[in-house]
Amino acid sequence: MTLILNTYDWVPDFPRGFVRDIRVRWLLEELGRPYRIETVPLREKSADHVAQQPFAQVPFIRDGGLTLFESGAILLHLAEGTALMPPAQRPQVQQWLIAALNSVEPFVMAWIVPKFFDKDEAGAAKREPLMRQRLEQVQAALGDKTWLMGDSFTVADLLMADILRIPAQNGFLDDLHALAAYAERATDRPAFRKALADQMAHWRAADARRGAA
Ligand SMILES: N[C@@H](CCC(=O)N[C@@H](CS)C(=O)NCC(=O)O)C(=O)O
Repeated sequence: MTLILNTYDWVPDFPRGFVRDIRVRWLLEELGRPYRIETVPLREKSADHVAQQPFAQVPFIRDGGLTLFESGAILLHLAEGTALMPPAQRPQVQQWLIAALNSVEPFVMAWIVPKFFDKDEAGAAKREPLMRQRLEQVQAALGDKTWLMGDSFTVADLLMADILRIPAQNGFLDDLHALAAYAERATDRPAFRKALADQMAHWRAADARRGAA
């Protein structure tokens, strides 16, 4: 049965390319697993949406009889038993995936919220040092390895690299050369480029539908 990935029916320009279905699309492309997109409205949150994602967010998937929300849980589920979660390194891959979600992304979000949502430059500036510290710590842990696990690209790299995209775009990796190169290596992968192109095409199609309505 084809896997169904749920995202929004439309979003404004600002989050395009960053809506978290990108992580799932990216992994599905890496795995060569076919999937179909379904949508929920961004604005009117239905009971059916909440039944599948209790926080009325995206992404969530339906995989056979299983409905799953939380991008990290979805990635762990889909990567299980694949080359992106090598059995010998499973605990460490899970550790780094959770570190990305729990020890890096919150610090990035703590900067993004004042910077882009609240337009509070002083608030963002206050959050910057802690985010920078986390980025430096990831770079130090990466050392001179190609990927977090060494030579193999895993689902932990996929998620970490996705989380690094906003800091990278905003210049925070400019003086973290090894981390910048790591993020570029990851997002240069054909699977990421396809996932990004497909997400952007999804929003363009949504614009066209709204224009036609
Ligand atoms: N921890 C959740 C976060 C999901 C999340 O923040 N989704 C955003 C889109 S990227 C969303 O739905 N935002 C709209 C809202 O919260 O109403 C995950 O990783 O899946």
